[in-house]
Amino acid sequence: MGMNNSISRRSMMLSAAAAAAGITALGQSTSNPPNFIVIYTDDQGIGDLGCYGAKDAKTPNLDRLAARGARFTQWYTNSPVCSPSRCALLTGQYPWRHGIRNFLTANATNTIKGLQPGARTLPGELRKLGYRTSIVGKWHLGSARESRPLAQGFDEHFGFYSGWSDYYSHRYYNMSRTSPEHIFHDLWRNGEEVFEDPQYSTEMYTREAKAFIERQANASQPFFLYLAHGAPHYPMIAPKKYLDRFPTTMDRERRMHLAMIAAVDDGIGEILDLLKQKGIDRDTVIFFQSDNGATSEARSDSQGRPYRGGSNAPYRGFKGGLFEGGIRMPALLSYPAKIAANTVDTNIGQTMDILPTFLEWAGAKEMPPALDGKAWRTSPDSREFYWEYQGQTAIRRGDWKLMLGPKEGLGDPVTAPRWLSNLNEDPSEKRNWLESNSQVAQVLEDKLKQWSQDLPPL
Ligand SMILES: [Ca+2]
Repeated sequence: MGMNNSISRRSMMLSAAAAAAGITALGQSTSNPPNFIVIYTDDQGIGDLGCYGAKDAKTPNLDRLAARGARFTQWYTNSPVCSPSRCALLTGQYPWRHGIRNFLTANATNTIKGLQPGARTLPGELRKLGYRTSIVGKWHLGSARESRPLAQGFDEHFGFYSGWSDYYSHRYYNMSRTSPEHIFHDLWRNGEEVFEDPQYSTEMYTREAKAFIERQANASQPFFLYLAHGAPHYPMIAPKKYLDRFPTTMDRERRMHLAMIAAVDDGIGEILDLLKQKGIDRDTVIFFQSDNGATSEARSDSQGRPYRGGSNAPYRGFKGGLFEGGIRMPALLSYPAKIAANTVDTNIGQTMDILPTFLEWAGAKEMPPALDGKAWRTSPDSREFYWEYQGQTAIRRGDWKLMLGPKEGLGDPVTAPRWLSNLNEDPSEKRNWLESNSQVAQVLEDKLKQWSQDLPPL
């Protein structure tokens, strides 16, 4: 009895150590290859989740997802706005390589070019390995035929092509323009336009994601599901059911923002339950990330003021800026067969690392060429990380981040021509460390300029 206990404890420790090293322990049966689910949210700040310390948010299922595996404290998106962030996720490269450096526009004729024909995408590569691939929700990587999901590696698609969609009418509309061209219906299933009776789209996407999992759970084929919620992006609206979870005394914008996230959170809970019920929980990898930080755009505010409904606390800045608030993301990676529960991962990572990580776990024999991302490891990473957005550039190495021409958020003026942050001493970037650390800044600036040489002109 005692011996059995000590053996089982020892083997548990071995598996934990092996799991930490990203390898499978001897005798541990993991069915290979695993299923993959990516859950993306839109404009959700790191201060909008309970598991990142938000006291007012209600995210029990995101918190449960965090406990299921690793919660990152230094995970970055590759861009502070929608389209390039999604491009990095699906290609494993810096998004400028695909010419997607800003959010894509929308038109009623659906001729916006995005991902290029022949791009080596995560779903496309997984499909070569025998996976069934599906995207539910927001695409925003091009509405032209050759850029759409079915042309970019997905077997199935349900959702919208543009950057946002009304939560009940499923129409895209651009408040800054009045032409009918900028108000149009945008809901599709496998390339065919579909009309749904008014239904809150977050719940609709949960329904579709669950239906796909149901269909695939008993199939011999593994699956990849990319669930890209439109929430909590503008236009801000949530059913009463979710609003009622928050006190009426709460700030109106914050209450609506958190209610929209509560709807996403309920859906995540339903998906986690379904995986357990189908007996595929252990062999399903789930990655969660927001595409960029919470926004300060006036169009999100019910009265047109600078929006403060979302929170990037404790970080500075918003969507569209390269301060940490725009790019440091809530990010959760779980794989019960390989990653220990309740792991807090303090290593630096970026969205583009997901493609090589997933392909490695799927047993790919070769990676697409010219990847910028690297497969996830538990050991610290000595890489430099780079960003560029609308004239702003940044490099992070170790504790230091140098930015050239950073802005606080979308449409804001440049804060300073050069800004050096020490993210260990001053994670909220209150101070510019440039003068006291000019040599550090110079080394980083040289590297950043070298990297920027490859960038095509804006
Ligand atoms: Ca976004």
